[in-house]
Amino acid sequence: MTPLPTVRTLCVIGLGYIGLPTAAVFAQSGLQVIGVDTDASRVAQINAGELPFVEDGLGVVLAGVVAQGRLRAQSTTPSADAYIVSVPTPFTGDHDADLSYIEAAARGIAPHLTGGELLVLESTSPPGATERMGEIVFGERPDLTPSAGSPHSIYLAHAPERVLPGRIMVEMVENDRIIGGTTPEAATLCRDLYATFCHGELMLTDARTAEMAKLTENAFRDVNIAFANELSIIADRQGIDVWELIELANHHPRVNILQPGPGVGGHCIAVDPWFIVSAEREHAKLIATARNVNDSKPKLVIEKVLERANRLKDPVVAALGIAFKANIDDLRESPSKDIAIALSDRLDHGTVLVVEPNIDQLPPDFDDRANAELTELEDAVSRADIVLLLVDHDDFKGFDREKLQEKVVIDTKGLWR
Ligand code: SAJ
Repeated sequence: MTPLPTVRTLCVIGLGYIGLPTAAVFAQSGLQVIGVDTDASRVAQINAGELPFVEDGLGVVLAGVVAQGRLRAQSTTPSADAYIVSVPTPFTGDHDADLSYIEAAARGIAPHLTGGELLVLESTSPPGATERMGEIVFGERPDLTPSAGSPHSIYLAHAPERVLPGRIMVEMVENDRIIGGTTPEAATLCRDLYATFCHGELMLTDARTAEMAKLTENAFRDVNIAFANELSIIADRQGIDVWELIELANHHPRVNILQPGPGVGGHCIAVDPWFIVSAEREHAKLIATARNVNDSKPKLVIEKVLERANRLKDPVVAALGIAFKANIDDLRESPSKDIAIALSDRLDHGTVLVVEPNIDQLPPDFDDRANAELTELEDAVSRADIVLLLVDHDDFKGFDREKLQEKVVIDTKGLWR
């Protein structure tokens, strides 16, 4: 039996919110890392040691590993001992997973393989995606084999990330990690790779279970947030303060209700449960309902604001926060951003003053919306008739409530209660 190979050079494909921190942390732990991204400006930025997005603690590590020559970025796939695929897995119109980025990455890797390499899929994926990556590789390279122990073996594993945006650099090192191999040898090899930096427990399983475990975690959170969001709708109609209600109920030793809000955003919790629904449409009833409850929340917020705004001649609405959650600049799948856009569209004679302390200019979605402007918190509140709190950013917490006295306040996060 050939011994399992050692990994010295690592290629990380996809330098986004997960791929870039992963590449930087591996480089910091001593591996020679080459990052690959199709976005040429991102490649240039990374090679200059500059951070393309806000993430606490990443800037220093990135600048360090680039300066030491341990991490460099490029737009083509190189030869390496191991590959980590960290590319987007969006969903299609029917909420099916779109695996085209994963398939393209596998096609890019295939010609460089010589036997003995480890291929890790990190992207959140439906059950069977790691096997699909293998089908592509072995389809292109019939000279290689998925069986372990030969000089022509290729090792395939799934190692989903579980880090929380905003705490990535801490959680990447400390969190336990699930590692699923298409063979036990692939799982072992993948565990040894992640053990170079990960202090959490590395738990081995097969690839399909690892894929499903990641989806399960996010679906669990989505279902529980949907419960809180449904409660907020019921409480509102019943004249009950939902925040007080949840606080009281959570005193029960076995009750732990999450927090309602304007909807569920980001590229994980609002997406991943659909992969379970798409795999098992007939049986994933609760998971699908939770998705729909959470997706219906922005519309209810919009109606509530319009109901008040339509009583005024030229209403001015201050929309506080358009990131998908507190203290980050990530606007992907953000219900708050969607609410601000919908309000600017639907207020014929109104103005939307957007306050988002983590960005310098409004994203392109606002380009055709002349009645929307980005401004500072104090300015927005002083000019607004309606103050709509959408994100519980720390910057909004200590705001002087005296200044809200003459305003209609709609607080979707319960920050000012
Ligand atoms: N939200 C609520 N109420 C809550 C908690 C969250 O409305 O009580 C909303 C947030 O405002 C946000 C959305 O849910 O719009 C998602 O935020 P989040 O903080 O729950 O999660 P993400 O998307 O930032 O990260 C999640 C995490 N998964 C779990 O907690 C199970 C993270 O550990 C994963 O690594 C990440 O998804 C991922 O990449 O899959």
